Amino acid sequence: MTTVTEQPTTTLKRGYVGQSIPRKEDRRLVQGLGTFFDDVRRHGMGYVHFVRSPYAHAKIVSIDVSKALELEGVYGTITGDEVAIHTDPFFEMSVEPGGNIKDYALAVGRVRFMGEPVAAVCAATRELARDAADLVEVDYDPLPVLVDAEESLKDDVVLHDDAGSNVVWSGVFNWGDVDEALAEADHVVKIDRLHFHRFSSTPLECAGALVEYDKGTGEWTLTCNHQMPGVGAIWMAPALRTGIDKLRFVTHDIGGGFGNKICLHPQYVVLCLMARKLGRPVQWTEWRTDQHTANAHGNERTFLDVEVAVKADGTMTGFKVKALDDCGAFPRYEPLGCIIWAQVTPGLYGWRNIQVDFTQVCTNKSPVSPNRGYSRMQHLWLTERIIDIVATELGLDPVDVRKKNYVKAEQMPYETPNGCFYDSGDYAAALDIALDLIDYGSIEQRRKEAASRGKLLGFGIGSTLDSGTNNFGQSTLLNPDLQFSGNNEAASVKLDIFGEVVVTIGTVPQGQGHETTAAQVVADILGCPPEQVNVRRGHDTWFNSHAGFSGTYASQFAFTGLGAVKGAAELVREDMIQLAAAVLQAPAEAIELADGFARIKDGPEEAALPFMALGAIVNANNAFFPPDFNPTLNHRYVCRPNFGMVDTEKKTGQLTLTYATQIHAALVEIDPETGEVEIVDYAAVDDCGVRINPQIVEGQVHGATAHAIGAALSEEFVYDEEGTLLTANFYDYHVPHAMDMPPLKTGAMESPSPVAPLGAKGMGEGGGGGIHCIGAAIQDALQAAGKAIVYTSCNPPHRVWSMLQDPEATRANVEVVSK
Ligand code: MCN
Repeated sequence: MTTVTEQPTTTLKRGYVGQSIPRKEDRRLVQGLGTFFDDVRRHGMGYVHFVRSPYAHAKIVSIDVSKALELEGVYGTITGDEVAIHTDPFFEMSVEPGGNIKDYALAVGRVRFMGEPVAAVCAATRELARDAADLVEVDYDPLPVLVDAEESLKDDVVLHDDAGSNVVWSGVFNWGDVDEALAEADHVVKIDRLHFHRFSSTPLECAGALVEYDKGTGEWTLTCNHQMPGVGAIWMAPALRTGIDKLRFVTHDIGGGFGNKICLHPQYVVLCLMARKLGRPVQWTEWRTDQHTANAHGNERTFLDVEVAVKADGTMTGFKVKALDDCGAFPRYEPLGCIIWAQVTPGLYGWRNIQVDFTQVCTNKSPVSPNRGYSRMQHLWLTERIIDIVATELGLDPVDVRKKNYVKAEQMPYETPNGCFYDSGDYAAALDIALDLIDYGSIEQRRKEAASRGKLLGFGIGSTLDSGTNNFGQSTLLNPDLQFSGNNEAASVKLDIFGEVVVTIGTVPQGQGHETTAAQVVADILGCPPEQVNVRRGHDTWFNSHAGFSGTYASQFAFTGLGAVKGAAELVREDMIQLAAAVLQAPAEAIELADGFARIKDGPEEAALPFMALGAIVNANNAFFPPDFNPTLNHRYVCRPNFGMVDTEKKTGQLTLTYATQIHAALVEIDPETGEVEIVDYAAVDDCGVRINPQIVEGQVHGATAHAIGAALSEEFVYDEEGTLLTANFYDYHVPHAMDMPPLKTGAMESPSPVAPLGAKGMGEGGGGGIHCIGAAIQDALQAAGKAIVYTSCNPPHRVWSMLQDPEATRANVEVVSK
């Protein structure tokens, strides 16, 4: 086995890469033959149900589990008191005050959000466990509730006494000289408040795990759907006071993750304790309502006191903003979101002077976690909102003003004010494709036609910069004491005794098609069809190739995942060539690998060895090799991207490596009587460099668009003033169905990345662009009813209706100071 580190190399000669070959995983999935964690059963296993708080904030006076234990078939319980004895609080990333927060696997002494687990019950069936949980008596003493981030800032009520403040983290990021830019501007546009709402992805498969404890070795096996086991183990092992290798994570198929399956460590720790306490395997499958109330929401963010510097010709030179982020009751993966947005600091635009004063606070709501487009989506929405508000206020054309301010193709690679490099792209050309798809020239005529039917028509544009890969060094911008920098990913490739190519990957796919695209890359390198490449399903931390933060997140498979696969396949290829050269007695340069054979180029037909012969020689017939000749046909490769160190003084650095673009454009029609919004035309254009599998890329664009439509028009976690979640299930939280989807027009460009091993940029998190373009289209349609500024990212019919009734009451306050 060989371990090598990665520096960017050249792109691959395309063969299978670039083709939309059918996904290898689909046959089993569409036939219902996939294996999910919930399909796995063990003898004598028990089922766990969590007792959850009905209060958003309360002291736990007492917990009485006796009645639950009396029920026949109940195996046992765990409460917060036991958790406090047997575990330590989870590691916190923040400096003080947030760093002092004590976060345990179950509530200890106090609950801080509705749905927070306070105890767990294990029983012979899932239903029995739920019934028994109802018999657990918890006496609560309610406390004042904080559901508003600005109220939390006042610290009148403090959620975590150890922290002494509700502020998790705060800091000012200053790049360029924004005050000078504002002083020199011809117009300063001021916006008092914009709000990016709270929503989340809702994977088809809820979270869960089957946990077994081996008393003899002290090891736990978690058959689960965690999407980032590397980081899960790093959180769990110290809390459980054990070593990381004592936690074995096994995944099979996973029904979607989208970030929600990164922060499962609290529930998993309880399962580990329960399995050890009861001496039996235990299983937990999250109920849908629990997923809504207490799994993980996306970050809610309010943008205050925005000021934008604009030149007379419409060039924007800078902006400043106060960003107030609400991370819910516990930081968990936070405060990483306080810096992840900086991967896309200027958005698609060329402004060089930016100041972001960022504060994150706790509230009595569900904790957040990474959610598709994590933290960048909110920031990109802000940049797009600024562009449209400035255009509206100064009477500029939203297309022209974008093209004027976009970073230009000839500026690539473009260094952002905070030291990131946009690797390639042509945003104006992508916008033109979107405009063509939507027949931009006909909009005024369509507007009239809609008006003749009593409808208001509006047009909007949005964009996403999908920053692929993740430099964990960015965490040092939040806490310089953290010992993180860079990132890596591993894969292994071997040629087995019967000539089968076997690949294991470090990532944990949840629907992204890693088996297919990995097979395409390996097939091209080894010269065989993708059907001959067996990419093992799922992930087992004991047996798969595995790096520190292995997992599927940050749209990085295209770079680091496939980079590792490519590296390992190239090492195997080298072995195969050396071996064939020795056997066929030809120079290595004369050997080619093609069609499943190693053969002498232009040589006779018999001068060819099938892969099976090579595999058999190395694995079963190798005694004749000279001592210094040892082709193993079995290699591991670690892809380590070249991030460089982050400068914690200047707050600059390469926080990520590739930048895929999506430009979305939408036409909506609004019924002024009801506020109903219908998307009547929609285009999404993607540029993610070399597309390994165009159909998979297209699928990601469709998925991201569906996410965006849901977020823009209906999906919102709404809390009342007592902290009760009002949208706790699919009755109240509407996720778009196939029938809600507009006919989607897609377009693509390919600007290969000069830094990625295959020229391919990660692109799995493209939803943000759609959220903005729908909001902008609504605003455009509402112009006729008064100059409404869409100040929030979610615009369900009742809100649109309010904007129509009273445009002044619902608009953001905007002031233009012109010199
Ligand atoms: N791909 C390609 N050519 C490119 C870029 C990507 O063919 N130029 C392919 C890749 O090989 C991979 C897929 O597209 O098969 C997505 O690749 P990438 O953008 O690298 O993202 P990851 O595979 O690392 O997946 C993570 C990303 C994230 S962060 C979220 S959130 C998300 C997303 O993927 N969650 C998803 N898409 C999802 N899709 C499904 N079905 N389920 C989820 O949970």
